[in-house]
Amino acid sequence: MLIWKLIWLLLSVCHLCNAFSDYLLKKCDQSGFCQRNRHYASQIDSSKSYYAIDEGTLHWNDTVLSATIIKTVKGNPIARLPFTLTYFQNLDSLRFTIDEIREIDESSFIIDTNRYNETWKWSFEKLPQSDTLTVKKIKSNAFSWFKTVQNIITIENSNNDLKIELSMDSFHLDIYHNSEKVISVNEKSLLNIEHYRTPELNEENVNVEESIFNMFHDNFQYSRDDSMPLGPESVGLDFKLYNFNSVYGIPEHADSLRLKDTRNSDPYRLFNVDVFEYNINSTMPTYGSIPLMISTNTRNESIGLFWNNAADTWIDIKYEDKDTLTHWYSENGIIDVVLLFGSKPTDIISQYVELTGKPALPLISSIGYHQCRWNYNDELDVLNVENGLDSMGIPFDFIWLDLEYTDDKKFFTWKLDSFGNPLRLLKKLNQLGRNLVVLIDPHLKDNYFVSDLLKTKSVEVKNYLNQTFVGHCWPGDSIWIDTLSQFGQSVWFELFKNFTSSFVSNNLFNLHFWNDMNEPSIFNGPETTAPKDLIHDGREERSIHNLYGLTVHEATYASIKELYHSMKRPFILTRSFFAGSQRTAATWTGDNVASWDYLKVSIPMVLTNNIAGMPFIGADVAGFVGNPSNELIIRWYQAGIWYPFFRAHAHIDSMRREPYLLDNSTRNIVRETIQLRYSLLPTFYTAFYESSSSGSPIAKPMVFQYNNYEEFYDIDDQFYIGDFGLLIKPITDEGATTTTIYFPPGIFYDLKSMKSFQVEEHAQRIEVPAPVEKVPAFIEGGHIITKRERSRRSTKPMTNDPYTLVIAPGLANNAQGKLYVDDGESFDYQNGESIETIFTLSNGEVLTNNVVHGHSLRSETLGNLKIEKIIIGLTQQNGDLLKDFVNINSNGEEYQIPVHKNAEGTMAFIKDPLVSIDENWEISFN
Ligand code: NBV
Repeated sequence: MLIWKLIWLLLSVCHLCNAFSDYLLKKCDQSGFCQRNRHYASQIDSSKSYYAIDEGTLHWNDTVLSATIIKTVKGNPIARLPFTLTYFQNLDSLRFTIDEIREIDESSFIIDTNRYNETWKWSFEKLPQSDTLTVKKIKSNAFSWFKTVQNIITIENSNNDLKIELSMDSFHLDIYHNSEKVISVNEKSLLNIEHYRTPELNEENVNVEESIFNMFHDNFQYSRDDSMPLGPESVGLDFKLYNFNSVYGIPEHADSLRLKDTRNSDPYRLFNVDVFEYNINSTMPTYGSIPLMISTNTRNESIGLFWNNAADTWIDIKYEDKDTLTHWYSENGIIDVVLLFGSKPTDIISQYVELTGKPALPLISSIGYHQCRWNYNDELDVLNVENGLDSMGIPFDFIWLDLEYTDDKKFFTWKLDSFGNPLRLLKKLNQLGRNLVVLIDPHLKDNYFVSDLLKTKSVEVKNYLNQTFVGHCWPGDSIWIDTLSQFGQSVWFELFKNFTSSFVSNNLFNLHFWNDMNEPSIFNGPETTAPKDLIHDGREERSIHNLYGLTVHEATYASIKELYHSMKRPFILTRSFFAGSQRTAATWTGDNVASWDYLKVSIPMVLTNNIAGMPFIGADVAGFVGNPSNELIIRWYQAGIWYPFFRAHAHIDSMRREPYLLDNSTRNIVRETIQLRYSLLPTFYTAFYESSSSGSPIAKPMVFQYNNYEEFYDIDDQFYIGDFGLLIKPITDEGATTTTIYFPPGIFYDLKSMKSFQVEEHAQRIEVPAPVEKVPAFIEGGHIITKRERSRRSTKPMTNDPYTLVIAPGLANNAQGKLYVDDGESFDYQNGESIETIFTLSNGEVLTNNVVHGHSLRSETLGNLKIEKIIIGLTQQNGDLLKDFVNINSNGEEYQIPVHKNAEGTMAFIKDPLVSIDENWEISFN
């Protein structure tokens, strides 16, 4: 007991150490299966293979090819490994799986002894339709004189744009897309399926290239007790990517956007863990895992590799001249890989979200500003912060309650001496147009009504003996909800039902939820998390570890959606995530530090999640741990307004720093910065909408916009917002007053002044001013963005405000922009209650509005649809074209409106053009 108190104390004062305690996590050479797979990779001769397809088992019907792979050890066939291959129609993607047939006497096991092959049930939204395959067998005797082609079969999809050559003798796949060889699977013979064997018979089950390190026990200091009931079970495989020499993705790591060669470091690790003050520029794991890697090249080819496995996973990357070699290995489960093909890197994301689910369209209020702190202490404190922000004209939409609102850290309770009347608080906040988020974690203090219920219903996570697992977390002795089980999910629902019933019966739907610590974080667990032999619904933690957090936040989302009668979209923040989490939750980059380096790394972290189909992410502004300087606060807000999820948060030991408490000049800059985010909400919300239909990134890396410029492949300190041509470069260096930005050719307008400049021919670095009050932000010529310029206290009153269009003409005086509008909070948009419209400027002569989707009823909830102002960026090319009046043709009426220009000559305005976004109209400029 004392020892856990001590650890707790250490954890709570750890901010003084200001670094992650490295010794808590395994390095590759301390992890049995990591060491073994790397060792195998260093020993195996790539021309050799212990895996071959048993020809007699080869079988195909229309859409599935299946066969059994035989693994041999020391010349003996030792394991049978079922292989399947399918091609997903419409997704241009190929899936293959490799499982193992195990003949184990189950009676001596508590767990299911088969390899876990249901990760896809969590990560895929649904199983897509498979395409017809044409399989041709190249007869062995016909080519017997030429051994290398002796046993190859070719598989083609119905479009004939994908061809696979499967070598039967060595299990090797060569994949051709549009006749180009793009990927080889098992090219280096790193396929390694550690089949089931007992310790006694281990020797005859390993090949000479294998290491036997930690096969049946774990000697890492914190995981020695792992019972490892099934011994070594890892799966590994290599993929060679031809003509691709930059790879991206596999969040979450605090590292660069372009993944690094790992020859001289540990591999990238995907293992959800609580990493307070994580190391930066590191391949160490963090809170979430999305095993999706994307690559692109200047030939406009892109590929994706989705390693659909939720066990502890490591990935090695080797850049070799023009190609890239990647080696993936997971502790157990099956090999389940989806390879995606396309031309633009964004094609890959859209296919991936077609498979794993589209990002949820959030509440518009939840893309406003969130004010959080560990902790607001009581009801009065919450209302004071509300009032402090309001009285200083700082817009916000959400205020948060962290851990300390609970009674003694018991979730689903309120600390009654501080929050005596939660209903009153919710009502008050509702009247003020604010939302409240409260923390509900999956660890539940042992011995109170909630944990008692879990135990009675037997929906708590069990230890390897199938007894209640009790671990240490914030409340002391705790147990964990098993949301892998359907029954566990229904008990979770009951808990939320009771917790929210008084609010729901008062029609209050402004309470939202935050699932923290759901990796899960366990203070006395190995590597700060769950022992791998815990049992969830009959399955080992080892097999499902990286998706546990997803089961928790999905159960939370489903509960709230149902309890709120689908009246309002639930807002759920989760710390842990997996492929598919985007369907129901937002996330953030966890416990960062208030320092310039963490501000800097937050950008590639946010970008990486954005390209991995999980765009609703941000980092704690202005750093969770520590006390940022005023300059850092300003620069962090200036970066934070571009994070899709924009929340200020601070550690319990840090000083209060809500924007209204800042000194005058700092506060003024911060207020203006937050106001800028609010003014751009129509554009942000449209970007979220686009993302919810195609997965397109909201914060988009340069290379994902322009894969034709090699210069952008390494750039991760500047980015675009959606497809709006908004190019941003947050300042992340102390004392900086200028910065250089890499621009593609074109014309660019300063977002604020509309001053423009031209970039000729190639991508170029240009120095731009960045005094402390300015965040460098530009609109690329060719785009039209939409704003709401009146500054309000939150999103709700903005609904009544008219829109402003900002036109940034391209070199030929053309521009286009999209706007999506709905009520911002209900699910009515799914029944068509929305507006989608496209503004087009043609040759600088005519501006048109073309409503591509109009709502069925003129619903008041869509708010004010009028345009109050049109701003046009002036350039040398278009300045003279503009006359003093424009002719407007709207609703069958024609009229003239004057054009004004600003004194600097950077922009022209048309005020009150008497047009709205839901009607087609035309404005002629000459
Ligand atoms: O609930 C307290 C914190 C929370 O503020 C933070 O955002 C989470 O990442 N939580 C972690 C638990 C402990 C942090 C030391």
